[in-house]
Amino acid sequence: MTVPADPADLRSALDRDGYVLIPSVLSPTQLETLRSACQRSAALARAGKWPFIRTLPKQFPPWPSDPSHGIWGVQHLLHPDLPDHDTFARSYFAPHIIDAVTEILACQKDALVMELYNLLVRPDEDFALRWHRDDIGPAVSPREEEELLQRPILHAQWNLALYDDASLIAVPGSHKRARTAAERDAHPFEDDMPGQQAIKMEAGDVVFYNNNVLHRGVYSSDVERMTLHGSMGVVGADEARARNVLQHGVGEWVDQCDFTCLDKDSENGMGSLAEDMKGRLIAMGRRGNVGYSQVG
Ligand SMILES: O=C(O)CCC(=O)C(=O)O
Repeated sequence: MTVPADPADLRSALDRDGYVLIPSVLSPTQLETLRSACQRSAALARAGKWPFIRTLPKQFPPWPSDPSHGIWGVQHLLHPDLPDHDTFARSYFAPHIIDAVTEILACQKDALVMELYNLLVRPDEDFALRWHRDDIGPAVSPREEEELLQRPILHAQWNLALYDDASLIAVPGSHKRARTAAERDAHPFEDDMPGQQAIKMEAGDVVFYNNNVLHRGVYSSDVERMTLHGSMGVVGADEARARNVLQHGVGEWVDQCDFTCLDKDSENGMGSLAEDMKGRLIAMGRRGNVGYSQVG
């Protein structure tokens, strides 16, 4: 996997492979603070005290709010009702994220749009996701698939691991082409897809990936997983991107977030950047009910 020495190489590595790893973006203190916040949030979710969850065995939203069959994720870390939301906001709007995203999207900070911040956790039972692209369903024709993959990239998506994590598996380069016949015909849970690579992260590493690279997740109930799963957009997103973001229900609470408090402990204007990014998401949400990207 590519580890760029120079931030300017991020964009080209991501373009070539469909993902790129930046090692050790967190200090030991930041790692400890985030682990504690995630432990508390996951405990609330498993106890049925946080309704926004990814439930087993469902891959795509919408998810029910009943955790009794187990969970594999906690949704809406920036929601004002989640006790640790300020810690998560500091992590979402952190300079190492903003700098990487502006580089990847080749834009200025004032064009960024707040999107999603979720937590992926160890499932209560072993669990796997089918091979998929996040916003292109499996039934499209090869020609349509090619066309959809040519759309300009208007967002960046990342996984930030708080424990070592090799659950995300991808086929490098597959974001640039339609599926091969072998990929189309493969079993949805194929364990040996040609060219597949497990994306191996150590605690504190972040991986940015194109969410239309062919990928899946394979999770063990015995291996601790706390991986922050975020995305940010750039102004000008199309209907498909609006659907990909708003299908998670973020539009229902984003206007209640107050990020101005972030300026109290930061001199880099994080609070006003966050408020501006929130405003651009609210503007996107005015489009109303945009439906869901995928079923299942
Ligand atoms: O678990 C992961 O890292 C990937 C999750 C994923 O593929 C998805 O949410 O669509």
